[in-house]
Amino acid sequence: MSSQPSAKPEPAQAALPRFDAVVIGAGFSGLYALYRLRDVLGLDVRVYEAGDGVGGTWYWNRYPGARCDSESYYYSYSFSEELEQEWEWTSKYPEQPEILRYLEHVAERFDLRRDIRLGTRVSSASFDEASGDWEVRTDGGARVRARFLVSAVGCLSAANVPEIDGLDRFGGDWYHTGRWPHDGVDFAGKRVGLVGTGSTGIQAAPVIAAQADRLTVFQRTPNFTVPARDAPLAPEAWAEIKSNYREIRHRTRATRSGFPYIPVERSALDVSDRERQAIYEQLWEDGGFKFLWGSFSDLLNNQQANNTAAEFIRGKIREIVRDPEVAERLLPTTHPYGTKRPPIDTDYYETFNRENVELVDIRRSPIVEVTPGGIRTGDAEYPLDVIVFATGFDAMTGSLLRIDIRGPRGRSLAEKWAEGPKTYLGLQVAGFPNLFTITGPGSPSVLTNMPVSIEQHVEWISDCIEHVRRAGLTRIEALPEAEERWVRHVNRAASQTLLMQAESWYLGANIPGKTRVFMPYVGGLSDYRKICDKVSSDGYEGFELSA
Ligand code: NA7
Repeated sequence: MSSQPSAKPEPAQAALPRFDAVVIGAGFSGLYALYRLRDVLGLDVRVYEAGDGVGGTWYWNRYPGARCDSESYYYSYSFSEELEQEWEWTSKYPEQPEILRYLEHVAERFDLRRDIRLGTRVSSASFDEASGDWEVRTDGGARVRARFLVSAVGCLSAANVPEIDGLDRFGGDWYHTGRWPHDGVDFAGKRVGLVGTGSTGIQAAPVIAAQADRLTVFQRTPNFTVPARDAPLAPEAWAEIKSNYREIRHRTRATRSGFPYIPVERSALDVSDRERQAIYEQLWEDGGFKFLWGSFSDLLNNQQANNTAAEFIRGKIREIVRDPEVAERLLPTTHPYGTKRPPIDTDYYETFNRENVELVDIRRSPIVEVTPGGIRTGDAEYPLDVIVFATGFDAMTGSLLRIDIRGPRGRSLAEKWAEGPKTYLGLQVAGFPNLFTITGPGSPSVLTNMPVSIEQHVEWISDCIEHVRRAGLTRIEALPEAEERWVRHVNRAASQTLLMQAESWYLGANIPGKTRVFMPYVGGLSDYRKICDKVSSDGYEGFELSA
């Protein structure tokens, strides 16, 4: 019998480096969480970030055409007036490199980098009952402990690469849009297949079509999209925005979805056909999310009202796309408008008028396999040099569940969420003390302009941590009954809308086998903020605080 070399004993928990808080992720959420916890509360904070740079979503999503769907002047931080006044966006909808530059600037300006460990993925986190600390491990084997653990992992970070037979034998190159190579992809002279027509595919298709020899778009579900109408931001426009920033921010916080549009109260059914058509035409010309959020108040909860918008967009598709058969294939019919995340585009439907672009309906004839030379559907084989998967993400839960998170008695978050995510306010999970989730499932998050939701969460979490510490306490945990109540409320809110009618990633329907639960809270950011504020002013009602 040979003797095994004895394993090096691991240091006891007490010997590990200790922080007041560990933050996972250095995107929009993680950067602000670090600033707030370190520079406002004075805590000792460590941030771990899997990417080799800061930026989160905007670090990873470098695919052609990647840009923000919210307008730059309000898709930004509001916490620093100096930052607001010194930064100028070049256009209405900034491209990914510019947003990344902005986040890098924020990291520099507030001296955040010194507390961020890049290229370091958190692999596990377990709560130690004896010390009341989280022990956090990284993929490089580092172990640290922290009183508070803050997840800033993002809602759309775990890439969904479909399992298609033969992908490993493909002779060309393939990419997922959320893991795009940093030095880009040269499409010149290439036959490119694009799988997926969500927001990403819709942004990428026109840009790839302009560069590639041929583009074949594999469409499973036709989508509704509205023109973005991007344009440069002139100095006068900037001067106006800057002088009104407080008022703009105030408005974003007061609306349901975090956009500074004046809320509309009218129903689509309360105006004449002519007036309705004129309103849609105007919004189509203006471009952007205003079509959904600034047209009528009932598009997401009244089928008849929704039909008017859906039919208007279908009319536009028929008008723009010259080949009537292609136009017909592009018509969205499986879900009401806005019930899947509504994309906005630059020349998406126009792209199908190009000679070098083909649209393949893979709902009618699904993809059977990837062959060494291309993609084979039930009907035909399409020869390809490059495949681009714009197939989305394991949204809202995927990035958190990739980490082995275990509460006091070793129960894992994956077990707890096996039937779908359960949280209290999208901020905490019963059974996982001192763990906070920024824009977690059960909060408005992806249904809103994200930076506004992120700031609200980070501020609520840091105020909560300060409260716990000031009171001389060490532990805060959501109560199971408060969590149950909130989960019921979130489900009820969703069931009163049309959002349950789409096979969307909001519901987890894009991931085979994922339990279907409507994950974001549809009650609106303004009311949600009031609920969170009331919970804290009532002494953190629904949470148990202890020492
Ligand atoms: P989305 O919105 O999830 O879109 C993914 C697209 O890929 C969508 O058209 C899917 O069709 C399609 N898809 C997904 N899996 C497959 C498989 N297995 N075969 C064929 N087609 C598939 O992701 P995006 O990246 O576009 O957008 C994500 C968010 O990022 C976006 O909403 C913004 O918030 C920013 P389906 O509709 O499921 O039939």
